[in-house]
Amino acid sequence: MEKVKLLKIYRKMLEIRRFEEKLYSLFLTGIVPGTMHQYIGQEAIAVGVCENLRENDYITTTHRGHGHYLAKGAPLKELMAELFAKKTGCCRGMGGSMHIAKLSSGILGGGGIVGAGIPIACGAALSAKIRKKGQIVACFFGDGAVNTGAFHEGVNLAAVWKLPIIFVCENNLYAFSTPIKEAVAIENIAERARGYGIPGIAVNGNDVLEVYEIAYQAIKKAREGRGPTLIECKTYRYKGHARFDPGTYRPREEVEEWLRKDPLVLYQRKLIEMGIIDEKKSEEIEQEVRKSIEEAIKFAKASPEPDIKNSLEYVYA
Ligand SMILES: Cc1ncc(C[n+]2csc(CCOP(=O)(O)OP(=O)(O)O)c2C)c(N)n1
Ligand SMILES: [Mg+2]
Repeated sequence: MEKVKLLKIYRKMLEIRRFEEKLYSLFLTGIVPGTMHQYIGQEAIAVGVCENLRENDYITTTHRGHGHYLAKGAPLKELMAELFAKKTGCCRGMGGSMHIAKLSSGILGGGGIVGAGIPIACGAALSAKIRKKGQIVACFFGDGAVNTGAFHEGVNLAAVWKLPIIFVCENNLYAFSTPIKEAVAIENIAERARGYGIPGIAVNGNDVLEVYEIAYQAIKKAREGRGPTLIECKTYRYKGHARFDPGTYRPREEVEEWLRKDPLVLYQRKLIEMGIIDEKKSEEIEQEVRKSIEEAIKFAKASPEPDIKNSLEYVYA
């Protein structure tokens, strides 16, 4: 992989990490309304997959969608403004953290209903197939979604119709406080793919280059009309489920073990070993990222509130 690309991946992962950290501190000051589900610890997945996508490809995301939005290349400022519930936000301040969408960047949206993005992604993939524009869909969901009817129906339909889609299951070992072992009796969720007649691959979701490589192959296959793939990315969320959850149901040793496998730290270490970055370069990127986040905060703070009079304007019913 070219140096520019390796650096771009690093910058994007760092941007997501710093964005989520900053957002949390802002949330504590009361300036950010509602709640939020942080993506910290899972950055390698969104970035590894989305680095393979074109601007007009689609993604669907979940309640934990800030990372996917940024990885797909949508404007940071508009995400920040959305979280501040401002009119300049990507959903005009009316969606908030759990309903991030940006159609011009191919982001069809997230949502609070677990698994609900899967049939939507299949619909978009069917549309892409009919319109023959070579677009594909990356459908992100958590381990909690794999026992919903939407998962079974969606994956089956995509397999039968050979839709241009990749299913990306981010298995962070918990659905809220339920450990995966209490919800799924097989070792790898990826094994389920066999039951639908499509390939299923389990990858280390904390290794961005591994995710990138597997996603590359699956996306190529989908684009060539050879049908979907299920990719299970093994990972861990470093924070509680949402801002009200301290996550104390997880054994301390388990949390510590995963913290040692921090995707950002591991990737940074790899880039240093490869001679791609040194301390100076990584500090430079750090400063750039922090600056862009500060600018986004300024933009969000200075933006107007949505007008209550327009609150029904974007309701399709
Ligand atoms: C259909 C449905 N069932 C239950 C819930 C309540 N709920 C919200 S998030 C969540 C856990 C989701 O876990 P997972 O899919 O693994 O995603 P993660 O939070 O780990 O990223 C649950 C059960 C819901 N929102 N929708
Ligand atoms: Mg989960």
